[in-house]
Amino acid sequence: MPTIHSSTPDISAGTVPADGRVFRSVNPADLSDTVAEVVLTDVDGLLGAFRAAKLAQGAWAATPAPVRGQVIAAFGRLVESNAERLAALVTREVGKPLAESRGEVQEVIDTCTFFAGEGRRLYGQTVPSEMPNKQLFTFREPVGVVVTVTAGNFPVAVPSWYLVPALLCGNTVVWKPAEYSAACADALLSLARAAGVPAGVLEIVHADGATTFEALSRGLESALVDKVGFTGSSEVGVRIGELCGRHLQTPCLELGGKNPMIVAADADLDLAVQGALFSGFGTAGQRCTSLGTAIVHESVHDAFVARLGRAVDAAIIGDPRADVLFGPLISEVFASRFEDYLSWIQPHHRTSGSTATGRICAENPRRGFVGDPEKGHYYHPVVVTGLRPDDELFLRETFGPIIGVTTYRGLDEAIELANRPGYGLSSSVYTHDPATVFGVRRGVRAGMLSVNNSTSGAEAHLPFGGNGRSGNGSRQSGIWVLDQFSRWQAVNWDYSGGLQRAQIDTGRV
Ligand code: UN1
Repeated sequence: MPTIHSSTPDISAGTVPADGRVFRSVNPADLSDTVAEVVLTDVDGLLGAFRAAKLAQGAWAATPAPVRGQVIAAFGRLVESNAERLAALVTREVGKPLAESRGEVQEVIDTCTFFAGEGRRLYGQTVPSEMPNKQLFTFREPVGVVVTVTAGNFPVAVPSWYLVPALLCGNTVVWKPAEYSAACADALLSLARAAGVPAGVLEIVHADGATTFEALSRGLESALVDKVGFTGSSEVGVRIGELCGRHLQTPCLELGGKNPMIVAADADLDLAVQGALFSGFGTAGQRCTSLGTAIVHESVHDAFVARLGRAVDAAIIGDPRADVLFGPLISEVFASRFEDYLSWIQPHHRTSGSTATGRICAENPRRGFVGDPEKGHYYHPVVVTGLRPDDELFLRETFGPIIGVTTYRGLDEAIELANRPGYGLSSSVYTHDPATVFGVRRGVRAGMLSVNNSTSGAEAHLPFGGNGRSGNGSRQSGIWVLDQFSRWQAVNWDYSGGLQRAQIDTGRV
């Protein structure tokens, strides 16, 4: 079992200190298996990493973009040749089924493939001038030092959305991964180093939330930090937004979601049930894109709920190394939060799929469970029907295997219900009617809409991001993310030999 230190040499001592600064990253499917011991650093350690990144930034920015792209390509190839090992580590450290972990690693490779080519395309523009013998240009310039703080539910794919484009654009990056996915982060850093990403250009720091917040505050104050990227809860996102705003910075925020699925009267119900099962229970419901509430037309509600109940009962869950719908919750913290969500279930609700709503334990084993339920943070899948628009379960994000169901009559009502929680990340609609599709597309606040597909599982080259409580409108993935990690510089070049005054000397005034 490795002991993991932050990557900047001056951050941590070579031995594990005896105080409380060591975090144990544990396999959530087998709590006796310690995956790594993580030495947490302090505020000075983080500031040291920011300084190292600042020092390294000039040389990295001076490296030609196609060469930076080649480094990204080499990184992608190394991730590919280590894919199976990395996927196994993702499963071991955060408990997602192996098939999903393989998909997550594939998302890293896809991100590298996309941005490696972008190194040869980091286009600026030539723009006509209003005056003769003068030419206008635009150039992309790196932002500087990017600090990114990521969650553990996607321990390699989501970080790659920050690291890869930020590095490609000529920034240096300090990455603060979730403590409970530290071994995955460390594995990714080793591959980046082997691909030729130098020390200082990418550093990892392991720290708790309070330390990170304090260091970000001081780093922004002293102009060591030029951009913050954050994936996590809306509450923390608001605090980061406030902090960055004081320094006139716009962070890249990817926050929570209460992602609706509208099931219209004409929907293919079997397809909708499959979609609900994957988006509600894939990754044990711990994606920011996981299904929150199914908003079902009243004429098909009973049929939908009956089919969903049967599908949930037939699902196999348990040991994530097996072929299961979902494994354990990521960590003790996620498990205890899930207990809170379960307490939001009200007497007027009905639960279906599984009548038991609590933790799976040996005395109450569930049909279709693989492995030993006592060994990890395992929970039953829960479907709650009869949600009302003012229920906590309807309004608030639940990070875990729980789906809510409610009904609607007219499309306007469905859209109002979809938007009511105030999030706006992902959404889906099941219908064959173009008017319904476009009505929902126009009305829904979400940054992403799937038609006849799951709320989760976005592809790596479309803009990913949300509005409202899901983010500040920033987008990740694809070419759109380049605007997060570079700034436009406008150049006007006058070779006329005289002073040509814009607006004034153009013969119009
Ligand atoms: C997240 O949960 O933070 O679209 C990201 C999806 C994945 C990414 C989820 N590609 O579900």
